[in-house]
Amino acid sequence: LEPLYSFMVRLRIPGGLVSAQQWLTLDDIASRYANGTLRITTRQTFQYHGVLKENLRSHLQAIDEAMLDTIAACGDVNRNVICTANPHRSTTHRRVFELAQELSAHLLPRSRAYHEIFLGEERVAGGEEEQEPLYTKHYLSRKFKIALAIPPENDVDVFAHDVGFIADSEGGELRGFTVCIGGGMGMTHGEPATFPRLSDVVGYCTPDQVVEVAEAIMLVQRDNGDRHDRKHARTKYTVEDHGIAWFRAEVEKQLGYSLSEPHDFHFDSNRDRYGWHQGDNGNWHFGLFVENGRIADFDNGMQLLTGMREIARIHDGDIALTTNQNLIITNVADDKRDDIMALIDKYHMVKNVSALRQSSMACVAFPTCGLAMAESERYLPSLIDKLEQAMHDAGLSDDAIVVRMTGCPNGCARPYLAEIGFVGKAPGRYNLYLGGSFTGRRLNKLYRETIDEDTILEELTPLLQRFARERIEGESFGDFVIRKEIIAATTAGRHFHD
Ligand code: SRM
Ligand code: SF4
Repeated sequence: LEPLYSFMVRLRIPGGLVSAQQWLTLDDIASRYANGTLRITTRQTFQYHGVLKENLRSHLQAIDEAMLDTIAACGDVNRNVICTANPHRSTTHRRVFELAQELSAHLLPRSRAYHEIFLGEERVAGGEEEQEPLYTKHYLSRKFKIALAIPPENDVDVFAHDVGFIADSEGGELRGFTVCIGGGMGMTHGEPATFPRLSDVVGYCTPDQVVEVAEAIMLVQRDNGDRHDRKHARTKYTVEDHGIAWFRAEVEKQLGYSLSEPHDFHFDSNRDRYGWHQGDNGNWHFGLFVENGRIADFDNGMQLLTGMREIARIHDGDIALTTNQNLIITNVADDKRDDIMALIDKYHMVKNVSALRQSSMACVAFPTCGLAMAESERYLPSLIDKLEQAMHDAGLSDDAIVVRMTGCPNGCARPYLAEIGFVGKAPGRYNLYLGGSFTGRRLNKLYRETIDEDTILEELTPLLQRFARERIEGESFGDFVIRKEIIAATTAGRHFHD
């Protein structure tokens, strides 16, 4: 007799787009083989939880039938490629989305093991290295992540990844991308040699060069990443150890040409847009807030799972996932808007949600994450209730402040980029970080350590009141705490612990 093993299954959905038909299949899989919920992740895909070992193969086969897979969603490989959400918004969005898909396909491991083990494909013998021209025998030293952002939106937190591409477009023409290298979030409590880091802006490339530039960066990291210490194995540490000029030169050696100089860019937010907005083709898109990415039917009457199922049944467009764990019902024609809205209302999918809550996200943590030290997804909503009250009392009910929580320092909800970040240390105890920017351009810094909920509220309430009284026009909370010298600004990761 063996224990009742259960798995988390993560899909690869580069650019985060599924058709309404795929949505229905994924929903069906959730109730047949998992815990009856769908979980949108911070990398624009879905996770299933509670997949029993005996159901694993059937689960993956059902995913395959929906023309999707889970290949390289985990492991020391290039992970799900993310981009600014919703390709239907403009021609630039469409082109950037296509590049995310191209990147993902190009950097996929060639191994057929997935198909052989889970989908019943016949085994064909062959040398690993021949099969894996990019990963060769030993793959990468660690996971590798790519993001593409379309200014002014930095929904993907483009500086938080091993590689970032910032689109440069005008009038629907995509001219190129500013290239960034060496971002990452994960660290370990009490080990200052580990730290979150924002990537460096290194150059510029044309759209046609994106795939080869990403490949070159990955190969430089493959050959130089630390293979002795997994806590020091991400690209960000290779960049720190050798310097960004060295890294860029190595990439250019791989490419056989130089990157041109970076172009200017401007971001105004790393949040999502909610409600109806119109795309370039005249159709409409509805941004739906999904608290911490969990699609389920909740006790409070909000029926996200049933509501999305009913919407997918009548919707002839796609559904886009965002890297803030939300979704967008895309490409709705004028005459279909009322039908969609009627279902949103019927299933109470949009409760009166504050701007604070809409700017929050939490990682999964307990009960499924084996690395969690404290609650996150299950706790943040109730902490937000209390912070909402503090915001209301301070006269800040309509203000958005980016709040993120993780159950451990690995940083899965990119908490070190939040204006207010909570990182779990022990059950009921969090480190409180302040001072991230509203646009994802500055890290935050440790403000208080190992504090419980009462102390969190005691610390934040007076700061919010000061913010309400003393901020200057248009100033965000993250900028305010820096200007008032409540906390020092952190841009370089190596100064994160100073
Ligand atoms: Fe993560 C490990 C969940 C995005 C940094 N992450 C994990 C595991 C698989 C725990 C494990 O290794 O046993 C978590 C599964 C929890 C569960 O029960 O489902 C987990 N990570 C998540 C997700 C689901 C968080 C969410 O609530 O949405 C995100 C899934 C992404 C995806 O779809 O691919 C997720 N993880 C991230 C991000 C954010 C991002 O990619 O933009 C980060 C920080 C960025 C980065 O990589 O630097 C992140 N996850 C980590 C790390 C620390 C990596 C490091 O360099 O130190 C770990 C631990 C590890 O790899 O050893 C980790
Ligand atoms: Fe788990 Fe930590 Fe990631 Fe949260 S941040 S999902 S607790 S690994």
